[in-house]
Amino acid sequence: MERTLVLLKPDAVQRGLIGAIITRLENRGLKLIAIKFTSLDRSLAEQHYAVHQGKAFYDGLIAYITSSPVVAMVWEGPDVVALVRATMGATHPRDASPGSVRHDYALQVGRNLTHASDETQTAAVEIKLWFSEDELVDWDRANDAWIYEGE
Ligand code: IDP
Ligand code: MG
Repeated sequence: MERTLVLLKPDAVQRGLIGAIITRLENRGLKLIAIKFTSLDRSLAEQHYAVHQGKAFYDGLIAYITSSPVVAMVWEGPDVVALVRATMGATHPRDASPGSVRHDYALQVGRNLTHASDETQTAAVEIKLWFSEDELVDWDRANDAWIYEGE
């Protein structure tokens, strides 16, 4: 089953939106595999956002993501990478669809509340960066047959 990395960024934590955002992922039927509440050091932030190094917003982005604790999670489900990106909405809240997290709770791109892996390949790399293998929990969910067809 496909997996993705989700971060609730410092603004989501400071604004008390951890529960509201996790509830949306649970309500969709996605399955939580790992979760931690932690502060990033600069090294992890730079590795996580390596692809953006050199861009105009890079320094601000590193300052933002290291400014306060984050919630890091791994979620599982069919097409979970695309599903979670849709639930979070477009990078810029101005472009995010009504009903998405970034539309409903955010205004500006530099305070857009969440990170979610953008491709399955990226997800695999990001999950390895944030979690060790023994932190990924293998568990049976009682209602899977009512969420996944053909179970
Ligand atoms: P994503 O988070 O939707 O995948 P990316 O393009 O990968 O978006 O950018 C990573 C993060 O960098 C964004 O979520 C946002 O926090 C920040 N960011 C992107 N573009 C800008 C910008 O133009 N100004 C300020 N911050 C930006
Ligand atoms: Mg991205």
